[in-house]
Amino acid sequence: MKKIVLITGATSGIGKATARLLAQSGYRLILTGRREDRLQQMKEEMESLGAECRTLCYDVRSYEACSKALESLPEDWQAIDVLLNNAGKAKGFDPIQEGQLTHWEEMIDTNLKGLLYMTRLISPGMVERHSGHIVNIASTAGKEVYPNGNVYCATKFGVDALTQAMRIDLFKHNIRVSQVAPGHVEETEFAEVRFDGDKERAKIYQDFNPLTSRDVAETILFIITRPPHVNIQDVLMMGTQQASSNFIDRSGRQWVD
Ligand code: NDP
Ligand code: 8X3
Repeated sequence: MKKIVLITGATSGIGKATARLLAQSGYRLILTGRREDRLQQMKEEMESLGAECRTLCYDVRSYEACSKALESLPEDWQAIDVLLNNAGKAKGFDPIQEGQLTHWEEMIDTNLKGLLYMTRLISPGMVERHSGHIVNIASTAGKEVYPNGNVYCATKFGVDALTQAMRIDLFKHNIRVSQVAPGHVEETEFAEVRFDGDKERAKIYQDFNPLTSRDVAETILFIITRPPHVNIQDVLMMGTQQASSNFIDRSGRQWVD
């Protein structure tokens, strides 16, 4: 029986790249996000790759919306094997004394509460079946703070804590919990979202080689294809030209396609 993977935030970036890779790797996919048109395009693409796919269009910030979306799944799609908690974002890049409350709320509600709602709804079924795997997308921003990163970093430190907490609560139920903590990742809308659609400001990857969304997707595939006795708990990964949140060699791209 093919495994069912639910990916939050599959309409772009890391979630989209992971959906593509998993579709080619024999999984049944539930793809979620708020942009219905993108979800429909993704469904068609997944099916053209030979994967069964369902889509759920909702906002992870609403527990009720998460719950209704999952309830709408047909019986044979209810037993989710892998939950990829990926939906998330940074909003703004201001020092703490100038931060916008709407930005803070959007990050906290999406990156922490959305992840918690999805986990709370899906983990009981995993416990009942004594089987499952939860993979959280954290960040280098959850390992080390950087100037003006304040609330985004706090949410990702929170994800890091939740991964550890989920692991110790769930291991006795045979549920695996993993996390990938990437540095800068291109082929995503991350920077555009952070800077409210300002394409010029969002050009933050031009002078070094960051990771690509495919690099992160490959790591996720590696994690979920380990044999059942192996739990990869935490993968911290960055482009070779990035040594930490605060040390990036911006002297130019070392590798040009
Ligand atoms: P993108 O902006 O490309 O993708 C974000 C995804 O999250 C989209 O599919 C978006 O879909 C979804 N999303 C955002 N808000 C909501 C919401 N309220 N409800 C449902 N879905 C939502 O960025 P990335 O692919 O880069 O981001 C994915 C994860 O990776 C995030 O958790 C981010 O923090 C993390 N990350 C990113 C890094 C980077 O440099 N890019 C580095 C380290 C971690 P839609 O808009 O359709 O709802
Ligand atoms: C995204 C990486 O450094 O922009 O999580 O916070 S960073």
